[in-house]
Amino acid sequence: MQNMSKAKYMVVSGFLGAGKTTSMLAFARCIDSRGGKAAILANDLGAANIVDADFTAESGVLSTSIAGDCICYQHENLVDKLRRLASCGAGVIFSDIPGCGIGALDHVYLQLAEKEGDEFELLPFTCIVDPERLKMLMPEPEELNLPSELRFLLDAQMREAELIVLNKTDAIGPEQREKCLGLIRTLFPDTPLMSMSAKTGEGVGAVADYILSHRSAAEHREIGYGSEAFIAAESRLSWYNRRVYFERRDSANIDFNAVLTDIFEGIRAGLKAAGGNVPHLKIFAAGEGPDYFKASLTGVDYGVEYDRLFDGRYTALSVIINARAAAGAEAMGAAADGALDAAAEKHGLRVRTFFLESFGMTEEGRGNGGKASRF
Ligand SMILES: Nc1nc2c(ncn2[C@@H]2O[C@H](COP(=O)(O)OP(=O)(O)OP(=O)(O)O)[C@@H](O)[C@H]2O)c(=O)[nH]1
Ligand SMILES: [Mg+2]
Repeated sequence: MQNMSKAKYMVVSGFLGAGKTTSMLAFARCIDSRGGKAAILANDLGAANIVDADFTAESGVLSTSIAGDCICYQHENLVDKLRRLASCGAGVIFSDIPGCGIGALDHVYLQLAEKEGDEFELLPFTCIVDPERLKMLMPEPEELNLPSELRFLLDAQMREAELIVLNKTDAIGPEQREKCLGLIRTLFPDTPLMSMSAKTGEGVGAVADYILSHRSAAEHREIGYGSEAFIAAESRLSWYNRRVYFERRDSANIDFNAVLTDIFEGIRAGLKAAGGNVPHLKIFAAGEGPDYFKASLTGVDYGVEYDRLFDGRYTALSVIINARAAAGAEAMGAAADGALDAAAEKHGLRVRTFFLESFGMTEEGRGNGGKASRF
């Protein structure tokens, strides 16, 4: 009886924009639809105004968030949040890891096993893989307009995983799916491999069945955490989180879908001109009642993917912009400034910034805990 009430916990890893948040939502909805209760703990390095946290909160799935740093480095906080979700009835809790997306097997699973004993049942440590990013590791790598150092991350993410899930199968044909599965099998022949589309739900039930019926071995795996290659990859990434308030100068209600689309396009153009890229740029804005906007760009060479567009027209809105860029923090900031100025001018808007943080992943000063000291 004791065993039945123990909360299950699973960490989802994967490359920026691979579909971790969408997958956690798909798993949680699948479990909820079967009469269980799942929860999501959305994690990010940024201090606040995190698109994934707000988007997850809109989903109707039980959720909470941990901001400010990776769950790898705030164990007590993580355990506290897990206990709270469990006390709200969550039988299965999912969380993702932000940033480079590696290291949580040691820093989360092994620590939970060591410090909390068997309080939580640890489900397989699962890596979500985007077929498009897999091109980085193909024998004849395609030019993906991403720094080559980032290949290390994708490889390490799959190396660390106890289950690899090829996601976004709706976006590829059967031939491409086989090519992707074949490559993963060749690289990681001992790791269980499945495929699904978190977006359409195809294959999600089978993955949910697998993870719920297996347990993590919670054993260290050598993935080169902290190595030179790791630091080289990390140093190519920057984070940008901003919350702006737009207000139409003449108080007219306008179509903010067009405004936010222009911001995506402006940032795309600015980064392209600067020779940078953005593995994941996300925008979220809540309208009235259940109305909201959420969209993603997973690189300057792809189209904007809309998870949801506004139904209503508005005269003023608060908008969250999150970018995980393969560009310097200054270039990313300049691209966003340019895009916001142009959109404000075109749509007759006043713009106020209420929150802004921008940092290179390896920049000195990022981890100073808010103190004004040099370190
Ligand atoms: N076509 C398709 N798109 C998907 C699928 N899963 C996720 N996406 C889209 O891919 C984009 C990124 O998805 P997220 O779930 O936000 O990715 P993530 O890994 O959580 O991103 P970060 O947290 O920023 O690293 C969004 O536009 C999703 O709608 C899928 O199965 N098929
Ligand atoms: Mg996410």
